[in-house]
Amino acid sequence: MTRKPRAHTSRLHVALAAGVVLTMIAGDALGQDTTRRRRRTEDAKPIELTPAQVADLTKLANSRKLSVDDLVAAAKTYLPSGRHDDYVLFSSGGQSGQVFAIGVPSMRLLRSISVFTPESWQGYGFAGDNDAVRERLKINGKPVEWGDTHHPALSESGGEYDGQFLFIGDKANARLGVIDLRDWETKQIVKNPLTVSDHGAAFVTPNTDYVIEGGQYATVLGYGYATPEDYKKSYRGMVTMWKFDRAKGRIDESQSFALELPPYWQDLADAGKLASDGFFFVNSFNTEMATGGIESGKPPFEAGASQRDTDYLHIVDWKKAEKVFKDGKAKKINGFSVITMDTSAAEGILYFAPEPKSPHGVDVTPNGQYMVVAGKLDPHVTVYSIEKVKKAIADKKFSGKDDYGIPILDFDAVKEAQVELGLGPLHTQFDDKGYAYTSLFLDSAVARWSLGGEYDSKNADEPWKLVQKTPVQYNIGHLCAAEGDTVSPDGNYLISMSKWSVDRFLTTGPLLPQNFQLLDITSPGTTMPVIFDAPIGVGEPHYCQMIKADKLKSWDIYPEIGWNPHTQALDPHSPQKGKEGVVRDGSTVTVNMTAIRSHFTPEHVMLEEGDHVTWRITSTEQTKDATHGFCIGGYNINLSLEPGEFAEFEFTADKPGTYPFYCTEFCSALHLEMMGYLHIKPKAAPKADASDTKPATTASAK
Ligand code: K7E
Ligand code: CUA
Repeated sequence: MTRKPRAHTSRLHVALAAGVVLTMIAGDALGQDTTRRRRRTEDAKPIELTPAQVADLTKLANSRKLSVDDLVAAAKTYLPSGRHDDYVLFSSGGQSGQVFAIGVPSMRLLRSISVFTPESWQGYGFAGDNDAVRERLKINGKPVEWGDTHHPALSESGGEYDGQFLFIGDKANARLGVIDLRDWETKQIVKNPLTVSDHGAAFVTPNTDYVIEGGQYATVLGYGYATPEDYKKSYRGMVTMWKFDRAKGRIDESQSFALELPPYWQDLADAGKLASDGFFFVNSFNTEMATGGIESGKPPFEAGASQRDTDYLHIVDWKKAEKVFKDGKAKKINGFSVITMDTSAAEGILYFAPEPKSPHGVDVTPNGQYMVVAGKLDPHVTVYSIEKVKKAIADKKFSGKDDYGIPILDFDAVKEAQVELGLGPLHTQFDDKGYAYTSLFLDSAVARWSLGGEYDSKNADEPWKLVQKTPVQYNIGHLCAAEGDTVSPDGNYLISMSKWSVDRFLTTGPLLPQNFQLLDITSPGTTMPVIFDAPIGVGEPHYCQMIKADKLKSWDIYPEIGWNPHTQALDPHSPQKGKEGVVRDGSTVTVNMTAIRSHFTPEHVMLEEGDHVTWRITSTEQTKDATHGFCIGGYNINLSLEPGEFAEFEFTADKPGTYPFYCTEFCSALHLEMMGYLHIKPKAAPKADASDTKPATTASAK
C-alpha cells in the first residue's frame, strides 16, 4: 500500500478545518438540521408485534429476569430518545438548598435551580465581590449559603397551576425563594424578620395573592431572647402572608404581614379554595408547650410534645386578616406588621379545631370542601368540613378557649369523618376520581381511600373508606399527584417520596440516596403499582409539585441581547457588539466584553495591580442552547451566559499575573479556543536578582 503524500493530507485537513470554522462562525448548523429533529409523539405509528418479536421479547425478558409487570412498567415509563415527558416535577432539594426539575414519567433529572446555595454551573454566586446573589443570601449581615428547602409551590390562577412562578421555603432560615419560570432562575429571596426557622412554606392562595409561610419552632418573635422558663409568656408562633405582586414577579414585603400565634409548633399549611377560599389552615403540635430539658428531669421534647390526645388545627380567615392589616390594626415587630392574638380573637380571624394527634399534613380537597389532617401518632386521618366550620363559628359552637384566648371549635361540630388508614399517616393528595392518597410513614405504604360528599358519586366505593394500600420502599414522607394541589388533579401519576432506600440501589457508602417512586394510579379497581424507582442522591427532598409540561412557557433565548436576569429587563450597561474594550478612570476599570461562538471580544484585557474592575459581558448568541461559560481561575469567578444574557462581576486585581480566562461550557468545535488572557501588571517592577531569569513557577516556589 502506498502512502499518500503528507503535504496532500495536511492540505485536506486544513480545508476540512476551515470548513468547520466557517460552519461555526455561521452559527446555526444544529438549529436548522431538520433530519436531526427530535422524535415527536405524533410521528409514532401503531405497532403490532409479530409472533417472532413476541418470542424475542419473551427471551429478553427471561434473560434479564423481568416479569410481565416489569415489562409493562418499562413500557409505561420508557421514553424513546428525543421524546418529551408529560409532566415536570418541581421538587425541593432538601439540604442542597436547591430545587430539582424531573420529567415524569421518565423520572429523568432535567436540571437543578439554585436558590439558597451558590452553584457554579449556573454561575450562581460566583460573580466576584458584591455579587448580587451572595448579598441576598446574607442574614443579619452574615453569609448563610445553604438552605433546607421543604415545600415548593407553583403559582396558581383560579386554583390551577399557571406555570409562571415557583416559590420554595427554606426551613432552616425562614426564607422564601421566588423563581420565574420563564428563565427558571431565582429572582428574589425574602427573609422572615420575625423568626429564625419555619416549616410550612410555601403554599399559595388560589390566585397567588399571597404566599403562606407557616412557622414551626416557637421563638421570641423578632429575634428576641427569653429563657425556657418564660416559654409560655414570651415565646410565640407565627404564620406569615407574603403579598405577591404578579406583574413585578416579586413579593412585596411592605404589603405583607404575619399573625402572632401561641407557642405551639405550627406545621404544614394549605390554602382553602373554591368552597373554602378566603381561609387557610395550619396544623400544630406541641400544644403541650413542652420545653424539653431532660437534663433537669423534664420529659424530653419528643415525649413532652406528644402527651395530649389532640392538638389544634388553626383555621385562619385571611380575607378578614387582610382587612385588619389594611385598616392599620397590625403592630410592628422588628419592622414587620404583625396582627396580635388579641386582635385575631376579637376580629374573628383565628379559630382552633382539636386534631388528633401530633398532626403533620393538612390538605384541602380539590373542591375546597374538606380539610384532611393526618396525625402522625393516630392511625386515622380526620376530615373537617368547611361548611361545618363556618356554621360552628356562626353558631358559636365552642368547646372553650385556649390559654391565649383563641376560641376552640367543638370537635364533633366540625368533623366530617375519620378514616382508619394505618400507621404514621403524614400527607394526602387527590385524584380526579374521588379518591385521596395518604402516605403512611411507619407502614411504608400509600393508602388510597374514598372521599364522600359530592365525590361519593364519582367512584364505586363506600365514602370515607380505605380502599387499598401499596407498599413503598421505604418510609414515605410526602407524596405528590399530578396537578395534585389544584382544583382539578389529573389522577394518573403519583410520586412516593420515600425517605429510606436501604437495599433498592447499589450502596453509595453509608450515605444512601432518597427514593422517588412513581406509582400508576390510573385504575381505581386494581392496585397502584410502583413503576419506577429514581434515586435522588443530592439532598433530601420533602415535597414536590407536578405540573403538565405544556403549561410551562419557558424562554428558549432571552428576549433581547443584553438581558439582565436579575432585573428581568434589558440592562442599560450591557456591552454592545462593536463597542467592546476597557475603560479606565484612575484605578477604576470597566471591561466591556461580548461572547459568541467561539470568541470573547476583547481577547486580551490589560489591568494593573490594585485596579478595581467591573467586568460586563453580553452573550450575543441567538441560538437555543448556545450557552457559554466564563471563568477566571484563582479569582473564584464563573458565569453562565445563556443566549442573549448580560452578566457582570466585580473584583480587585490584587494578585498580579497572566490569567487565561476561558469558556467553561463546551459550546462549539472551537470551544477550547474560546479564551483570552487577563494581564495584571505588578505595581512596581520586581527587583532585579538572579531569579529573574528563572521560570515564574520556580521563582514563586520560594
Ligand atoms: Cu418533610 Cu412537609 Cu417538611 Cu412532611 S415535611 S415528610
Ligand atoms: Cu463558549 Cu465554550
